[in-house]
Amino acid sequence: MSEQSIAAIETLAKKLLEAKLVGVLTGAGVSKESGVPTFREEDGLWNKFRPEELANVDAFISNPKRVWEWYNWRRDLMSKVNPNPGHYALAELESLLTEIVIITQNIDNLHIDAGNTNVVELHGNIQRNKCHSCGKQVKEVSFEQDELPMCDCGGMIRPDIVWFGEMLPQKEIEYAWDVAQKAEVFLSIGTSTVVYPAAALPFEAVQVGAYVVEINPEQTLLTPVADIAFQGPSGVILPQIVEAVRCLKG
Ligand code: BJW
Ligand code: ZN
Repeated sequence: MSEQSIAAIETLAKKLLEAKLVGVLTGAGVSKESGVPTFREEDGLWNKFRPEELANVDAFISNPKRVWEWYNWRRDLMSKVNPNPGHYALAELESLLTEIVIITQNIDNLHIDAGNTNVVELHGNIQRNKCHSCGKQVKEVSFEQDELPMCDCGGMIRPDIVWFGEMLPQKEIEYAWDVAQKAEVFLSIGTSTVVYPAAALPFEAVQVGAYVVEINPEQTLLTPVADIAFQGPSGVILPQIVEAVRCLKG
């Protein structure tokens, strides 16, 4: 690691320990080292599948079987993966800092599996299902003889995730916005920051004067306005940050 990076990590560790509230926005890149594909990279999911055919309500209404097949494949993949050193580092930060809130766009449950207790899921969770008509949560879904799962009300059961054109859960986005406005330090990790309204959170943190840090191997629109941008994988950078916080705390 360069001397510049070591100095940047030490500065950040100090700011993290001084902060009363730390906000963290995570995206698909955080789970890449666990084996979950990202969306927009060259080897990302949407180079193989067209989002407009799968991740929106119209697609589900017109071809629910196709959408379910895609989500069953991803649910199966996500049921087999484990948190990586980046997730565990964020979980350890929770025990070292005054308050940390993980705001995630990911639907894979890996922050909770790693041990973070204050996790805001903006785009839902692939482990849950709900009725598309009445909204009732449904635990197990079965596909009897190729028939699609249906609710008692006659509505179609779907994964409890947020598709394009749908509103984010109100309580979660309000809380996330509040954190972006109040946190003294805000980290944006493994997200391309292009999908709104989640993408607006780190920019709001910049606006209100938080110390904003990005961790991503690639540049994003946030990079030029962040106070520090660590260009590397979160599974490598985050453990180094936690190590520095641990040393400083003593
Ligand atoms: C690493 C790494 C490593 C690699 N370590 N990093 C304002 C302007 C324009 C459009 C809109 C707007 N407001 C709303 C919209 C419309 C739309 C939107 O934002 N579109 C944009 C694409 C322009 N937003 C919506 O529709 C949202 N709803 C909404 O706003 O409702 C109100 C409304 C309705 C109608 C009209 C207007 C307003 C809903 C958004 C729901 C997003 N859903 C998805 C799919 C979920 C289901 C599923 O998974 O199947 O959520 S889209 C997809 O993108 C998924 C992700 O959570 C989300 C964000 O992606 P993310 O996490 O950033 O992944 P990538 O792949 O883009 O980036 C990965 C990054 O990791 C890269 O940068 C890598 O470099 C990095 N990386 N390895 C760290 N090891
Ligand atoms: Zn129903």
